[in-house]
Amino acid sequence: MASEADLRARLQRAGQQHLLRFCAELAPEPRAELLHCQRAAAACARPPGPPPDLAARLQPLPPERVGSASEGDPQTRRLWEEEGLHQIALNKVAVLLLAGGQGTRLGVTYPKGMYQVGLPSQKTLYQLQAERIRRVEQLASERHGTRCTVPWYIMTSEFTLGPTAKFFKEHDFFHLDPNNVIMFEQRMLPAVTFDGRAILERKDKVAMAPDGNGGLYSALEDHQILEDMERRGVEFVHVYCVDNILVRLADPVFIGFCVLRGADCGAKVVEKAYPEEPVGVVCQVDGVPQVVEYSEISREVAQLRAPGGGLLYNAGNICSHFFTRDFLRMVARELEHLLQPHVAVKKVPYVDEHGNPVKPLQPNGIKMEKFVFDVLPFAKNFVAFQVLREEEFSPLKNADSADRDSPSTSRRALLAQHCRWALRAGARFLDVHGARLPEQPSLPGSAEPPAICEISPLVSYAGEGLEEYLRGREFRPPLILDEATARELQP
Ligand code: UD2
Repeated sequence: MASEADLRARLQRAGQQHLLRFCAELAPEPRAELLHCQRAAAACARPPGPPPDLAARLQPLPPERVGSASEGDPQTRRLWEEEGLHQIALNKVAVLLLAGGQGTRLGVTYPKGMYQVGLPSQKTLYQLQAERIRRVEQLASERHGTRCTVPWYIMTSEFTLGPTAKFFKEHDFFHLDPNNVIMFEQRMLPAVTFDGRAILERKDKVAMAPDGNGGLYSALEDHQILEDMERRGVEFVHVYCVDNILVRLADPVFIGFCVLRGADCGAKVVEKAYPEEPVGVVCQVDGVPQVVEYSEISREVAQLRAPGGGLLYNAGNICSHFFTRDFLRMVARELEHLLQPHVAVKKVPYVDEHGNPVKPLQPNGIKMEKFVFDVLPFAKNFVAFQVLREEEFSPLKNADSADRDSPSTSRRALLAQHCRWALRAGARFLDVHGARLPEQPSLPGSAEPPAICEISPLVSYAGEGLEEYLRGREFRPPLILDEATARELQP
C-alpha cells in the first residue's frame, strides 16, 4: 500500500494536495480513512462528456431488432409468455433490483422502494415488487406443476443498504424466503469540483457518491453474485429500476421474447411522450445498439421527426433490462474497465478552507456515474421490446410539486390500470345512488380513474384470472381486491 509520503506526492501530481489540508489535526483512524479515500480520488480520471458529433453517428434501431408486446398477434405473444413461464418454472430466471440511488429529486432521505404513493392498501414500492415475484412464481408453478423460485438480488449503496435490510426484516421479507433475497452493495466514487479536484465533505472525509447503476458489474464481482446465480441454475436476469410502480418483475412475455430470439441483452422501451422526456433513447451509434441518456442527447436530435410525424428517436429506455448470466459474466470479468463514468452536475456539501461546512445553493461539483445500459454495444444479439406505457411505465422521480413522474401520477397510473382490468373482467361500478359509473379510462377533465379499484399483485400479475371474481358483479368503490376479498368472491 502506498506510504503517506508517496500518496502526498501522487496527490500533488494530480493537483489534489488540498485534500490533506486538515490531515495533521486528525486522529489516527479518521486519518487512515481519509488517506484510503485519497487513493480512490487520485485514481479518478476526468470523465469525458458526451462524445462530439454524436448527432451524425446516430440512427434509430432497425425494426428487426424491436419486438412489440402489443402489436404482434396474440398467438405469438402467448408463445413468448409460455416460454417465459417455462424458464421461470425451471428456476432459470432471477430479478435484480437497482436500488442504490439516493432519490434526491423525490426529496426523501430513505430508499425510494420504501415510499408509499398513497394507495388504498398503503403498500410501498418494495411490497408491490415482492408480491409480483410471488405471483409470477405461482403462475409458473401452476402452469408446470412444479414449485419454483425467482431469486431477488438487490443492489444497494452505502445510503440504502442499512434502511432497506431493516425494512425487509421488519416486514418479514413480504413472506418471501429470506434465502432468496440477496442484498449487495455497489462501490462509491469521489465527487469532484468542475476543475477535477476531489471535494472534502468534512475535514476527515472526501465527498463520495454511489458509482451509478452501471456500478452493477463491478459489484457482481465484488460479491460473487454470478457464482451464486450459477449455483442456483439461473441463466436469465431481469434488471430493473426501483421507482417504476408498474414494473413487471420477471415478465414472462419479455423473458420469453428475449430467450426465443436468442438475445444476450434486451431492453424494454416505450414510445417517448415528448422530446425532452427524461428517458434514455435506445438507438444505434455507428451501427451499434446503444442508449443515449436524456442528459446527453441534444435538443435538436431529441426533437427530430420521422416522415410519419412521430419522434425519429422515440424508443424510450425504461431501465428494464434482460441479460443472460453468460453475458453478465463476460462484462463483469473482461469489459467492465471499458465503461466510462458519465458526468452528473450536482450540489455537493463541502468544507471551506477554514474547515467550515457549506451547503451550496448552486451546483458546485460533479458526481461520476456509470450507466447500466452502457454494456449494450458489447452484446452479440441485442433486442428491444416495446411495451405500452399505460401498462408498464410510470416512474416516481419527483415530489408532488411536479406535474410529472410524481407520487400522484404513479398512484393514478396503477389505480387506472386496475380499474381497466376490473372493467375488462366484467365488473361494474356504481355511484352512491346506485347508478352505473362511466366506463371510460378516466373522469372527464381529470386524470383520476372513474372508480377507485386496487388489485393485489397476489391476485393478478398483469390482469389475468379476474373474471371468476368480478364477471357480472356490481361494486361501490373503493374496491380493494386482495386475497381475502378474492376468497369471499370465489364462486
Ligand atoms: C433512468 C435511466 C433512464 C430512464 C429512466 C426511467 C439510467 C442510467 N438511466 O434514469 O434512461 O430509463 O431511469 O425512469 O439507467 N441506481 C443505483 N445506483 C446508482 C444510481 C442509480 O442503483 O448509483 C438505480 C436507482 O436506484 C434506480 C435506477 O438506478 O433504481 C435508475 O436511477 P435514476 O433514477 O438515478 O435514473 P434516472 O431516472 O436518471
